[in-house]
Amino acid sequence: MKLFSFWRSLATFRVRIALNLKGFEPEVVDVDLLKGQQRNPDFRAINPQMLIPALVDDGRVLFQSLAILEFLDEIRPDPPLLPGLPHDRARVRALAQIVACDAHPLIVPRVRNFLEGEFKLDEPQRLTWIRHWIAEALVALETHVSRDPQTGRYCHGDSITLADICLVSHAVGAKLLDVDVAPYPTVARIVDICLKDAAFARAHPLNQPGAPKSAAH
Ligand SMILES: N[C@@H](CCC(=O)N[C@@H](CS)C(=O)NCC(=O)O)C(=O)O
Repeated sequence: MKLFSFWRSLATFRVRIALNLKGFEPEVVDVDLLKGQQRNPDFRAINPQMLIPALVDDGRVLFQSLAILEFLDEIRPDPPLLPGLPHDRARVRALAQIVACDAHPLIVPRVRNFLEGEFKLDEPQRLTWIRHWIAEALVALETHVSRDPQTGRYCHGDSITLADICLVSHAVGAKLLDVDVAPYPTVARIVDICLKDAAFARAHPLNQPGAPKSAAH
């Protein structure tokens, strides 16, 4: 397996967590998003969308972090990342999608660059945008996990699921962008537990090659 990755990429963080949980050790190829390497022709040939993560397995390119997470769960079902019953699976996928489908796409480099290039938003204005969408998702996530009796040690019961992987990627992204997660106590509790797990800790953006000691925006 070969993973196209960058320390700061939250979508790739999700995939790194799942790879660690499942015990895969892919070759890692760095795509420096700060230098715009995702737009280089050689990477564009791998993922025409010019986004990471991309995972090459058995000569085939997999893309979109949620699809990759489910692929990894299918080829190596232990430990499972989805519960067994349809309603539970739907809840876990829905929590994951709050992060991966609704919040994260609003804060990625291509959106930030467009806000800058097209609408001339300066850095403080762009940070206001980013922090707004991060907080919106945190409110939604906290409301769900705090009120639902199906929340346990983790987002859904007492084992790690796709929802926890996405929740952690969002909370770590929030921290990198100076958004405090303390006002979201159930989220903060689950994130704390997850980050004590070596699979999460090893995948953390600041533990990747090339990462700074602490993050800039
Ligand atoms: N929905 C995609 C999002 C992928 C994505 O936006 N990746 C970011 C890094 S986290 C990226 O490559 N951005 C490059 C850009 O915006 O130009 C997924 O979950 O894999």
